[in-house]
Amino acid sequence: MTIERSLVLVKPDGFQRGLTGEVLRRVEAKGYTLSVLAILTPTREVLAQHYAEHEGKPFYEPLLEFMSSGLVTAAVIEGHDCVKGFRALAGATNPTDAAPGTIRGDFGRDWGTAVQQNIVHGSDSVESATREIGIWFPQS
Ligand code: IDP
Ligand code: MG
Repeated sequence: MTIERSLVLVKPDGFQRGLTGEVLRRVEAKGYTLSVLAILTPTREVLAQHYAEHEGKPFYEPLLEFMSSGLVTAAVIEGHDCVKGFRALAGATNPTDAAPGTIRGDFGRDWGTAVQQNIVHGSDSVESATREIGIWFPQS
């Protein structure tokens, strides 16, 4: 059994809509544990590192703008296979495509903006999780 860690973010749209508790409830109901939790407005430096793989894409600048527009809840979660497991809880990137029952499927919609406002982020691999946790929680 491999206990993984994943970085979960409740993005500014989710925070503003009061969905932080709902997201954390689903994480805990699934059986994952919370090991680090913070509420902050991310800096551009943190976001540029976090989203480095998307630099140059059309949605990159709007994404950084959106992500720095308000408060975000950042959490490190732990559990067996939690990287893949949280991605399953989150649902497809485009909230229109996300299945009902998933966070993005239940609470997200396409607002017609340049960036998908899709409530949450979850690391896409164990390597990404390690990298992202180091960016958001350098002290941990
Ligand atoms: P993920 O969050 O499901 O891992 P990524 O492809 O890594 O999806 O994209 C990071 C974030 O960038 C997405 O969650 C979404 O907010 C935004 N995004 C991704 N693709 C698009 C797009 O085609 N148009 C607008 N925004 C996008
Ligand atoms: Mg991603």
